[in-house]
Amino acid sequence: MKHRCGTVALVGRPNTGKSSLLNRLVGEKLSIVSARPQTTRHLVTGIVTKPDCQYVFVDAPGNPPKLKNVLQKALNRRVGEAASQADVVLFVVEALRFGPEDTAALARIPEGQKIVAVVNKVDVVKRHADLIPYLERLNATRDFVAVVPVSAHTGRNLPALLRAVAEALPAGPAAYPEDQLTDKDERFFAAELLREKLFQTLGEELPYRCEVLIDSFKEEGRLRRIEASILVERDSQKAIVLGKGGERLKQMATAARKDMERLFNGKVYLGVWVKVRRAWTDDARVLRQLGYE
Ligand SMILES: Nc1nc2c(ncn2[C@@H]2O[C@H](COP(=O)(O)OP(=O)(O)OP(=O)(O)O)[C@@H](O)[C@H]2O)c(=O)[nH]1
Ligand SMILES: [Mg+2]
Repeated sequence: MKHRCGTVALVGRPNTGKSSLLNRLVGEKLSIVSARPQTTRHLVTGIVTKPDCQYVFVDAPGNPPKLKNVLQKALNRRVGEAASQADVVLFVVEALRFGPEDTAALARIPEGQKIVAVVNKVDVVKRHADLIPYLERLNATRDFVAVVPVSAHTGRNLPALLRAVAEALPAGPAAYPEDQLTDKDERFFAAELLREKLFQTLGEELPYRCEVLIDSFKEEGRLRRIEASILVERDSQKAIVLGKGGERLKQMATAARKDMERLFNGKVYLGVWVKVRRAWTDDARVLRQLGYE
């Protein structure tokens, strides 16, 4: 077989496990994961290099179901960009579930794109007999290159998924060195790992009102000294992020620092401040500063 190489976008409604899949395929936690929908906001690249194929996976935000603010419009543009520019699109759904949000996400993938339907979370399916009619119905919704049931949690069937994707990728040499896992830098992952803790810790609407900015990132010998700000929209939100005596912020910062030390393979000092920036989710100028345009 000829060597193949290409980009593979992961798209679908929020919370189907796109980021979990990317991490499992690459074998590193590159894309943040939470039980809440709309965790991912950036296009996160994860590169998998096999002897006969290099896969450049791009994890995209889940298609926001309702566009409420400028941030969600920017996220939606990102999904469109990822889906139209990729060589292959992985349309990720959750086993035994297919609702209006899935239909809408599928409809946004441009006509003529090569699509592999990925049925994730098969580890939670109790009766396997239920899966067969589900797969048949899914297969009838569009002309897919393949329909592959998998589990990001157990790793089930991921080799079959990689094979199906390789067949749909164009022939060509590897685009990246074989030991390169991503094209994002440490600064990006520092911000994301802290944002993940906000998503995992804070309840209700608050995670959607928060953003993380890295104010400074310095390497001092083997130590990385990182200063970060958490942006919120109101004073009351700042109080919740801080928690009693700053305890909640301290716990989130400690968890984020440990993840950074694991990913960067070295010691990290992390200083975090919480700042109020009114209506940043609806302010195109602030969003541009944050890199959303
Ligand atoms: N049981 C099970 N749960 C999974 C699996 N994959 C992901 N999850 C869970 O599903 C939830 C959402 O996972 P994410 O990877 O953040 O999903 P996503 O599609 O990237 O979500 P958005 O970025 O919000 O669009 C998390 O609670 C994961 O632990 C799986 O294979 N099996
Ligand atoms: Mg995600």
